[in-house]
Amino acid sequence: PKMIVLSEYRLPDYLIEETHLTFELHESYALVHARLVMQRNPGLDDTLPPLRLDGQQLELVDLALDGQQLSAVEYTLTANSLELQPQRAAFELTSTVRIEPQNNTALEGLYKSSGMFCTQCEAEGFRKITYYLDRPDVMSRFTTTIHAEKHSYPVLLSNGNPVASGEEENGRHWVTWEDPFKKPAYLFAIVAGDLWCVEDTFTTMSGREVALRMYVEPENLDKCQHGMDSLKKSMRWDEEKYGREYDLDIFMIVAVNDFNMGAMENKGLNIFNSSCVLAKAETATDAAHQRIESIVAHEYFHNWSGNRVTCRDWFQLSLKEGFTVFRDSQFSADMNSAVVKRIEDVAYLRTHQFAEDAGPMAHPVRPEAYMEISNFYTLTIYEKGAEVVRMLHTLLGEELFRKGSDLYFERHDGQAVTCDDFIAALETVSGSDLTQFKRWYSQAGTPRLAITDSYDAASQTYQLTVKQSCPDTPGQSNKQPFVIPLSMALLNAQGAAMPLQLANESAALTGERVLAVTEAEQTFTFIHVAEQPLPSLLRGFSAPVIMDYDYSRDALVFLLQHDTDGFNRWEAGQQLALQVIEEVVAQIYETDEPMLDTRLAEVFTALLAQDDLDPAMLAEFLALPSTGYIIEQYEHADPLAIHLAREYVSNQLAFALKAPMLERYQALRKVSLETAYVAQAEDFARRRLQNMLLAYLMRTEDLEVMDACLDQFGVADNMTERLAALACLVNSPFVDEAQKALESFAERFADDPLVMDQWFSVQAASLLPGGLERVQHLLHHPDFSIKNPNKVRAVVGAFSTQSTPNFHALDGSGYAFLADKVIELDRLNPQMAARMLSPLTRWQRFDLHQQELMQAQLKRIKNSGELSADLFEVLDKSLP
Ligand code: B3K
Ligand code: ZN
Repeated sequence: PKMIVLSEYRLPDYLIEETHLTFELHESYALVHARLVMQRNPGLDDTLPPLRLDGQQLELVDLALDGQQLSAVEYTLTANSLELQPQRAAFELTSTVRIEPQNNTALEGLYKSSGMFCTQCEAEGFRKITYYLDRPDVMSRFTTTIHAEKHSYPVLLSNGNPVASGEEENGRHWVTWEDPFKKPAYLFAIVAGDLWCVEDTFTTMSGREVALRMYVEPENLDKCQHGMDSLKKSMRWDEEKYGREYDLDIFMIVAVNDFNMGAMENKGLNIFNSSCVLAKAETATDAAHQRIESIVAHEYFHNWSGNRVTCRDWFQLSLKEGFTVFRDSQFSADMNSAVVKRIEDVAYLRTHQFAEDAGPMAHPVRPEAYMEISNFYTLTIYEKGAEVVRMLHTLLGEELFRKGSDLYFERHDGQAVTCDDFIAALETVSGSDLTQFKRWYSQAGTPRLAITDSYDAASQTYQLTVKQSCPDTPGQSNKQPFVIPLSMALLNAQGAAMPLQLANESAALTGERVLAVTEAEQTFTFIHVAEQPLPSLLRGFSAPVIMDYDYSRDALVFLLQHDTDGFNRWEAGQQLALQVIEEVVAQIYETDEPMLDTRLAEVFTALLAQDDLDPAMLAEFLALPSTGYIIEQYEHADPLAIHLAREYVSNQLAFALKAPMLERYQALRKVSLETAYVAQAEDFARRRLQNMLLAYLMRTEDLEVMDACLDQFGVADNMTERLAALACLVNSPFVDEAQKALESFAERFADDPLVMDQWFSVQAASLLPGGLERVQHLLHHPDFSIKNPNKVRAVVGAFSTQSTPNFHALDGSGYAFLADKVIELDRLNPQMAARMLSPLTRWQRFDLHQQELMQAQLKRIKNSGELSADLFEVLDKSLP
């Protein structure tokens, strides 16, 4: 496979004004007729270069230019293209191809899922449907007609509005859809199936009524309400927060069972992985409800940030993804608790994106080269991209940012643009020069901030010295300084924020302020500082960086209790817990009973006793840093020692805090028993804390707690309580009880694949010994299928990312298992194979022994035969 390079971008030679498609769907094949109204790109000279259309896995049946059938000598076919010579600047190209959706296991292009036809075109799937200019800067008006057998496929959908339909004599029928908006092919979709529909309406801010439809299999009709509510909230929020109104008369969501990712924002016809849209209390956890709310919002928000204004080329992917993730995180913050949402986002970013940035696949938010674009739907493009937009929002402030986004949408409506265009709109409204800021788009790697300070009581001055650096990443060294917004406050001995006045300023600000760090080293001098302050730094995680400031443990305890920034309270607790765990890691090689700093248990006790503390925050405070995050703190981590240390600290906390935890647990459980399930922030918070306490308490192996757990498992009216109790049992030494619980759960939910995914995943993620046998056993379960991405994620994914002691087993068996599965998957679904491989690509982070074992498996995969471009690229970059 060859490298595609940003600097080689060229405007398209030809444009496609109109795209008329006709699908004839059959059980063993489909015919796709395309009529493309094309012209030479008017922005270029008037020569007529050869026309090269993209196409893959297509059987060409017929081809004509301006109505003239072309013979085989008049065009050139390769595995990826169709080339011919146009004779005029404006022409019509018609083609018919034959494809086999029923054999499409890659789930890209047109494929079948649970008896229905559906499509996934982003990024380059449309070329598996017909010959086309499959690039986002070619935008076209689409008309689509679908013919199918009526009994099995009563519902036929595509983008836009239905404009005609009819019956055929042979039991078949057809529908024609017309999309009035120009769009790139990656936003095209069709669906054909026996689907039922839940309907609602939304009245837009200008008073237009929009029909909202969710199409699902009939057994899922009772799982649509939450998704529909989320959609309506998103539509209102985008009007209020960004002034963005929906533009078609109908908005459709379809749930499909086999889907490579979460969902897809096709114009007017969003297609969702069923796990990311279907929910009801009995079958989906609170976390799933929240995830659904944010994914429905994300896809909806793409209608403006992505569809109305799209990307010029795939290097600009973060233009739509980073911005849209930022928008959906603002939305979730508004719908729930803003601080908790920030904590969750940062925990995720620091564990996963920072790992990517430190690994062999590290790339800038706007990459410069790729082999397979599917490999670049990454945490860097999405999550770091959102952080970059968030920093712009912080630097400009809410009002200017909004002006900038308005200008961006207005300037570029209907266009395919670049990250530079987005920045230019913000520069215009703010009058600021963002040239240096743009290094966030071009330089990969996680910057580090090393901060030191000094206080001079005599002159009442306080100095903060900030040094920034960024490690080399593959293909990039000697990084230039970034613009880093450093939100900060100075706290006095009572924890109150002190006035902030820099040496060159005439008046003090109160509360907090944002320092713009722009140099490699910079000192900020504050004057009139009445007492030695404790700095609260990088508040709200104002930039995606690793910050080093040498807090004493007492200072961390103080910040955890008193910082006026909720995020930094949590962060202080995390750093304290991290220090304590790291200390245990160092001892664990020597002794079974490491010494534990008692300050952690003391501050947890104090927090538990604090009645006015928001339960959502308390739950966040009590959650120890994840194993994944702790691993990232080491240059070379011993995952087994880290796992043992984290378990040891958790157990010690559980014993030390048993009485207050049990009391609090029982009080919360009582409320849960007495109230009906509601999917809203306050109830999420209660159940989260309740389940967290139960998990701690189960560590004491107390029989009274075990009974409480069994009771919660058996009696709960919702999946949040039931699944948490099941996870506790599965990870406990009460093996018989766990087995019984698993059996009763499987029996109760046998018919619900989404619940069975959770059943698979809770077992695959188990931390108890014997993980490999457990997972092998799950693979043979009749409900498991390697062709279903959700099942693969539930078993292979959960095992390799969550079951630390088993995946990292010293004999390398966990790594070999993952390699086997990746090889098997690559023959069926390359995108999934490349994604599942990622834990093995992180070998540099681990001890030498693990490094060797992981590399050996990477090599074995590389030598296993013919590889997809997806898998090849990741392997090629990961191997030394
Ligand atoms: N834009 C899609 C992702 C498509 C991934 C293709 N491999 C979903 C989203 O980000 O909204
Ligand atoms: Zn997206």
